[in-house]
Amino acid sequence: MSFEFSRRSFLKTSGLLSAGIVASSLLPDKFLLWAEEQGMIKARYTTTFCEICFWKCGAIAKVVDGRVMKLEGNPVHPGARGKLCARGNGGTGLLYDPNRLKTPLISTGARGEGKYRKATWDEALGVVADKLTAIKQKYGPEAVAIFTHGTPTDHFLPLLSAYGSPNVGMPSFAQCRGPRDVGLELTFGEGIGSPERLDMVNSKVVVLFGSHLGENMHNSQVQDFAEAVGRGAKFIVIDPRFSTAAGKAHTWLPIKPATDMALMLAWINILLSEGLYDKEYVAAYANGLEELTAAVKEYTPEWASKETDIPVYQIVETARLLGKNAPAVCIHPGRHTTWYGDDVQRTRCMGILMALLGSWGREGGTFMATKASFPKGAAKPFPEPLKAPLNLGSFPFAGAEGVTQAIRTATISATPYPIKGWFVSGTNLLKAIPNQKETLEAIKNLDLLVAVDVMPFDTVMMADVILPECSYLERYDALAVGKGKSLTVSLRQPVIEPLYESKPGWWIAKELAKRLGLGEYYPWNSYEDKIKGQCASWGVDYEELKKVGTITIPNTATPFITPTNPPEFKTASGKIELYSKELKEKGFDPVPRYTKHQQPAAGEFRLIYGRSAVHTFSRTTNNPELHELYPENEVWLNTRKARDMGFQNGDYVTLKNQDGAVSNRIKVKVTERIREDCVYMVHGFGTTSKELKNAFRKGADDQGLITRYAVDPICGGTGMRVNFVRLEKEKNNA
Ligand SMILES: Nc1nc2c(c(=O)[nH]1)N[C@H]1C(S)=C(S)[C@@H](COP(=O)(O)OP(=O)(O)OC[C@H]3O[C@@H](n4cnc5c(=O)[nH]c(N)nc54)[C@H](O)[C@@H]3O)O[C@H]1N2
Ligand SMILES: Nc1nc2c(c(=O)[nH]1)N[C@H]1C(S)=C(S)[C@@H](COP(=O)(O)OP(=O)(O)OC[C@H]3O[C@@H](n4cnc5c(=O)[nH]c(N)nc54)[C@H](O)[C@@H]3O)O[C@H]1N2
Ligand code: SF4
Ligand SMILES: [Mo]
Repeated sequence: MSFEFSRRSFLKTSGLLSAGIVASSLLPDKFLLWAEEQGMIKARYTTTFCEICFWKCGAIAKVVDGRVMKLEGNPVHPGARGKLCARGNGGTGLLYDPNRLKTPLISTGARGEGKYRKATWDEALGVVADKLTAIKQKYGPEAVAIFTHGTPTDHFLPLLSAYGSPNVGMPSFAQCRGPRDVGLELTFGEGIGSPERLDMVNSKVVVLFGSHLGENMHNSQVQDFAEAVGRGAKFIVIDPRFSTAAGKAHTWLPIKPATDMALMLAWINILLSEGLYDKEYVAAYANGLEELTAAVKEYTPEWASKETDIPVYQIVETARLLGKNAPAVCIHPGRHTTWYGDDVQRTRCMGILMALLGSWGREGGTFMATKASFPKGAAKPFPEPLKAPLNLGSFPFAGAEGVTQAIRTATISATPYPIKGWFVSGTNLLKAIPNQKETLEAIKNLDLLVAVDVMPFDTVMMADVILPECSYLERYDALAVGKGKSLTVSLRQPVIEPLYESKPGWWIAKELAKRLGLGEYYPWNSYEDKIKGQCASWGVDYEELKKVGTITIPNTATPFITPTNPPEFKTASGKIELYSKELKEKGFDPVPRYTKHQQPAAGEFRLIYGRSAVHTFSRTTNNPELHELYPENEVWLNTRKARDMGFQNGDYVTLKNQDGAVSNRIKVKVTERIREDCVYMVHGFGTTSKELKNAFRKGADDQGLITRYAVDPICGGTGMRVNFVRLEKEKNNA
């Protein structure tokens, strides 16, 4: 028998393990391979893609005797490159989680009481359809809103559109990427995409504001990060916390939280005043250099140093490092960017830096998306809603993903018209949107709350009817079209049949549509038929796709600006907007201007949060495999502060915020790796759902302490790092 690792691949694996990436050569698999070679077992391999987060990594499932034994990264998938992150490997933990939703459930108690009875699909779907019909008759279709995240969106958003409501809210906008996407769109006419089109592997310098890569575990991005570090690229990491990425950095700038724009504006000023910008690029492609130069004059390194706590010499040195290495400088524009309420303007600063360095569309900076696309098929048009949408609030630059909390506000106030039904699929609103009290108040006003989910998380346990979706390993979903360097298409197909009575999202949507008289919007028998038809019209060989999982369409990459491949900026002026007329017209600063934010009072700490490499938000906290790796979160507290306050590493405390909200108990992690003015915790813990046997009341919920949020008036993003907490000894310290 052979258990030998190749030494090279082992070294590569063990290095990445600490960052959360697990490669394919782990022992149990070797054992399985050996047993397979001996003819002792017969394994079946099926391709699919992951849904533990939204990077959609291509995966290969190994099934022995009807049981999924292992998930591997698909070597031909650009997001996976043969590897899955620890969370992706833990997908089997979701599949076999004993606490999964197993049958449809109908509430028998008051909303939120957690009392349910089992129901058949026919009954549960019938109840939902009847209530949706009643709401439509009484209030109109616009009175139902959908909240959704991930692939369920592809099935349920069309259902809502067919029903006649425009009110959609995805936390991926107003609680996540919204400000970044809008900031870049206003500057370059397009966003950076997901996966972000960063050419980090060719960068000489990479700048990370927050962006805690290595904890933020988006697979290929972390692989690029590791490769860039290995190649000697210089990382400038700006973070009040010594993150995993800071540990690999050339320069770590432990910035005072909420002051990043001061550093960026000073950098812009230095690049301009020292002539360290790409004059040719700016002259050819950008508008508004004069206005920008005048506006940033006041932002001197000395001023920025006072704001940020970063020494003047470091501000100047880092600016010069950027200028001298341009254009091979990657300014990561971030992903979770809803921080302080001026987040579009912070992203505008990053965009302006990219423009001055000439790094947008250039090697080592960002690359351009493929211009190729698949033809759009003909589909039955949706009815025009009769009432104006409520999901954009009063935010002029909010987009198609909607503003979750605008729907919540309208649900509470019932103005300009009432919202009476929430359809929730693949999102845990109580954990995702700040101020849980408001969410609960809105839920109280509803006639119907339906949840389509795999697990009984907090928001699901508020629903009147719970529809159990099978996990991503048991279903077809929409083809994933990737528009990175090249055009790609990936298939999700069932690896095993659905367990229990769970059903795929496409089936649930189609059955509901049928009962609502909207069956013609789902004009196929099975989802596989739909996908096959799409492949045929796209010229993609479906049988081949089934086998390999991902197909990259050849000759579709045009990543960098060249004389024959000029950039196209879809802004109002057709150029990069250093000065934004669009913003000016709507009454906002056309060039970013610094705003000061409140800092903590004595005895208080700013609450900041982020990711664990082995968890995704709340959704993995009960996953037996991942729970074992990191069962509860900790609150990071600076060593000196801990000493002054008498806290030891591992003590349990509770956190109380400025509005009196108190957290569940949480362990203190005493560390030099954080500034003295803030505390940090991993998001997603402290669930209140008793059905989750591993996760129930483990760790503390950051969202419970985020009672206050700073809304970005440009796009509606909810800045969530504006709360302050005090630490109190837990009474029953274990
Ligand atoms: N493992 C794992 N990876 C994930 C996810 C997951 O759930 N789990 N989720 C994915 C998703 S959807 C997203 S949006 C991303 C989110 O991940 P990121 O986009 O990286 O989120 P950030 O908020 O930038 O990063 C948090 C870091 O910001 C620092 N920080 C806090 N306040 C400030 C400040 O004022 N200034 C600066 N400069 N830094 C500050 C914190 O100390 C922390 O290190 O992660 C993605 N990757
Ligand atoms: N305080 C605070 N708030 C945040 C963040 C933070 O760091 N701190 N992060 C923000 C960010 S960046 C984001 S992107 C959002 C994320 O917000 P959400 O996407 O709402 O995050 P989750 O907590 O993972 O909730 C996911 C829900 O989807 C369910 N689910 C998982 N897989 C499936 C599936 O295949 N089908 C169906 N139907 N359901 C499924 C899970 O069981 C769970 O109930 O939260 C935002 N809100
Ligand atoms: S990054 Fe990890 S969790 Fe996210 S899709 Fe890829 S393997 Fe899955
Ligand atoms: Mo996100």
